[in-house]
Amino acid sequence: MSRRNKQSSETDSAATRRQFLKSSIAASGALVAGSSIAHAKADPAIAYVQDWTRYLGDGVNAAPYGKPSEYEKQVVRRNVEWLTASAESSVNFTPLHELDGIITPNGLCFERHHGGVAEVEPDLYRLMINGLVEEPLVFTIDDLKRFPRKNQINFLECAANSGMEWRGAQLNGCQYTHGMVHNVMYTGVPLKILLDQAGLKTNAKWVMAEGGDASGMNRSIPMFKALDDCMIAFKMTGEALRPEQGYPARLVVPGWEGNMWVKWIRRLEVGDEPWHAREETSKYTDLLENGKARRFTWEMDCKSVITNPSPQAPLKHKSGQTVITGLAWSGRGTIKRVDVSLDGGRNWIPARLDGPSLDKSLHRFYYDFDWNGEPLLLQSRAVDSTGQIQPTKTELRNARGYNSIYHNNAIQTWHLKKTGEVENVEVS
Ligand SMILES: Nc1nc2c(c(=O)[nH]1)N[C@H]1C(S)=C(S)[C@@H](COP(=O)(O)O)O[C@H]1N2
Ligand SMILES: [Mo]
Repeated sequence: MSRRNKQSSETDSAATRRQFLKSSIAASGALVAGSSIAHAKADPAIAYVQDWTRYLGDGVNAAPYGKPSEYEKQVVRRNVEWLTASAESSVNFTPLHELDGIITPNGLCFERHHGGVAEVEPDLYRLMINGLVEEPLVFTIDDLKRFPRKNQINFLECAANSGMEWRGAQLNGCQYTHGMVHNVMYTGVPLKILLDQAGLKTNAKWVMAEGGDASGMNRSIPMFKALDDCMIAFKMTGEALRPEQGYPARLVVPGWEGNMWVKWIRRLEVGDEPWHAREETSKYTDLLENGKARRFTWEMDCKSVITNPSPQAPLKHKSGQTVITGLAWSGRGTIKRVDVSLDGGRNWIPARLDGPSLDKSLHRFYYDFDWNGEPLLLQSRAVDSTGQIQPTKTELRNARGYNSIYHNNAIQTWHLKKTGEVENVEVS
């Protein structure tokens, strides 16, 4: 008999056991010195013979495509109601507070669509290169897979990430304040190889990348970037791109704003000047105090955020041994250092970077400390390999005013309360 069938007849004894467990933990109070971990004798749960040890589990192939544990149902992308004009032109957010390491699982990568998810049939997919080339070409997916491939791990951050926080602390959770970022391994063909195949004319200075979805989204990419590290990717973290992420192929523009990473890419037109598309004029430009707008702000600036604890991930213990962790990234290179502050930016302590330190990728940091149980103002501040230091909100506003949405890389403050709860606040 499987565990599931057996469960109903066991409900009573399970409930009694849980009752006992609760009271014995409350009564024990026997802690290992220096931490708040129970003494081995104080937690009877270790001695229980659980159902999963008594009955056979599901056999192989119960889920031909594996899924997370049923106890992880809260680990999902979420949207913000008032940011959603229509589901087709909307955004949802990566649950950063539920993740660790640096790779975003494919099913949790935030989505941003201007015209919904295109359902592209791979056999009917085509990518054209035209314009200032010797020979205009059309590639099928199978054609693309005949060129030398490359793997690289890169973050993709929407330029609007943290945009809602520009004028003040607003959304309670790093999923909402910072969740328009994901980090996966892309497999694809360097754009240079495909452009060389078509043969660039001497006046070829720009490439216009155009999507095959209903929004036909397009952006101008300067040739130096196109020939440097861009690629047409067809795999993310080993498997085919998800439909939401541009199946069967998307443009990868490492370190640059997400809007340029055209999904369902169908055309690359080579030209001698930029196209001044909607997405680089009325959108994705930054209005300054003097009425002028910054344009072509491609690179994503040095940034970091504490993912735990955070408003959606409060601390469950009241004091003692505690892990603070978060993510740091820069569109200009690697992360050289992350500092953490417990007092709203007065004092800074170096955090520990752990895991691979890759170019234009998320980095993971930890700060392990003994929490005295008092309220704290938690902040993280990243420094990248070019020496750029993540600014405070005041510094950002002094430089760029109050009208912007895009490219907010300011330091985030979390107010950790005595209860372990966390709130999004601003300090000056
Ligand atoms: N064709 C097409 N490409 C697109 C978009 C789109 O709507 N259509 N959205 C862009 C924006 S604004 C961002 S931030 C990223 C989001 O990528 P993701 O959905 O994989 O997170 O894709 C970009 N590429
Ligand atoms: Mo975006």
